[in-house]
Amino acid sequence: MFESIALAAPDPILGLTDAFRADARPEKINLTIGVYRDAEGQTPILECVKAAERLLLESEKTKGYLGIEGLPEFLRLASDLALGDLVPASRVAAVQTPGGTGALKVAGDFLAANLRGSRVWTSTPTWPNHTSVFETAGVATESYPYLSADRKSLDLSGMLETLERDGRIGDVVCLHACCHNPTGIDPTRQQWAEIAELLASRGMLPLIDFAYHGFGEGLLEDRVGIQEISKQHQEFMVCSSYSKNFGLYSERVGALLSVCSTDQAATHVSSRLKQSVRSNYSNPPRHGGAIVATILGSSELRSQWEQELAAMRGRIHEMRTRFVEGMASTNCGVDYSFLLDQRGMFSFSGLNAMQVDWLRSERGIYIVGSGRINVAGITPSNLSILTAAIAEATSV
Ligand code: PLP
Ligand code: TYF
Repeated sequence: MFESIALAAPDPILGLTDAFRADARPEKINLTIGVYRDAEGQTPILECVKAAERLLLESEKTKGYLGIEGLPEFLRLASDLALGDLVPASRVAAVQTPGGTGALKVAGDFLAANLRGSRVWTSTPTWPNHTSVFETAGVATESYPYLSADRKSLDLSGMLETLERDGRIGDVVCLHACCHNPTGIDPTRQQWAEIAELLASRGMLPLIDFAYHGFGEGLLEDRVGIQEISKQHQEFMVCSSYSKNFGLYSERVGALLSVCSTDQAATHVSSRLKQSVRSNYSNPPRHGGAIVATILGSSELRSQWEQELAAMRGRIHEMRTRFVEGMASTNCGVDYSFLLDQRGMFSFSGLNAMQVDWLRSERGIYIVGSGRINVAGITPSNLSILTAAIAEATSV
């Protein structure tokens, strides 16, 4: 039976990590997968996480199953972090999920089962797993333009015109709350207000992917999109991930927050989300959620976390600035200053597929095919090798 099964295509991002590992060149540089790295190129465990784990080691009394929806304290604090007082807690149906991906999958299942015929609109470009997750859940996907023709800014009018012309009442629009993956280009507050207005006027549901909370400008600032959406929408969904901002990648911590228009709707939606959880993984893993709840529930650990998060954000910002300066000093003739408007871990460098291939084969520099660079992979010690190689790649 199995011998006739064809090989699946590798994940376009994770596949590159395997190729990087297999590369024997000592000076190789990995700017592919979106994982934070410090100045030494490491992805360390945050101090606040270590402290929370020490507390948990002493205080946890059971490894018994959690409820289907997860740890109540985690859910309360996760809602508060993402939504603050923008909506009353009684109108939020929340489930703890294995990472942001788990939140997206539970959302996809919920849409497939309960909003039949709704399609999910994703940006072009977007994180490639968006389409896979929704399609696997049985939801059709459509795409809206996001990038201007010169690939340097947001094509707001293209986005709004497409959604207005081709979107249907009941369709869902997937938006990146901040630090858009892969472009690093986010709407301004005014643009968010326009997006919120168009979606409200067309009866479309915002589904906000919040995978980089705190990596853009700050915890409050990065909520600007959710704030503007909440002014014009009684109903929307948020998929939060704690992989990046708590460095808890492998612990798989996320939350799906469904904002409903009434308390009763929230109760019903919650029962449907739990239905999806039950048939997917029964109930979420405890440890990562317990870590996040311990940190957010302690004023001391929370402020330590905010400092550590600010340090990650600051390092990325500094590397982006130094990269732009470094490219300018190569006199390569390309102005990279547009990267300074981008936010978060990723930058769309403008490098084309041929240049990306050349960098990988000739210099051991790994970049996603779209030209997306993980800025957090740049360090003071690899910066000059990188800028020289890119200058060369763009001149051949
Ligand atoms: N959404 C976006 C835009 C992402 O970049 C990621 C990255 O991994 C995720 C969701 C999924 O996050 P997680 O690793 O928590 O599943
Ligand atoms: O875009 C990224 O690099 C991150 C990590 O299937 C990631 O979001 C990449 C691919 C994937 C899962 C996570």
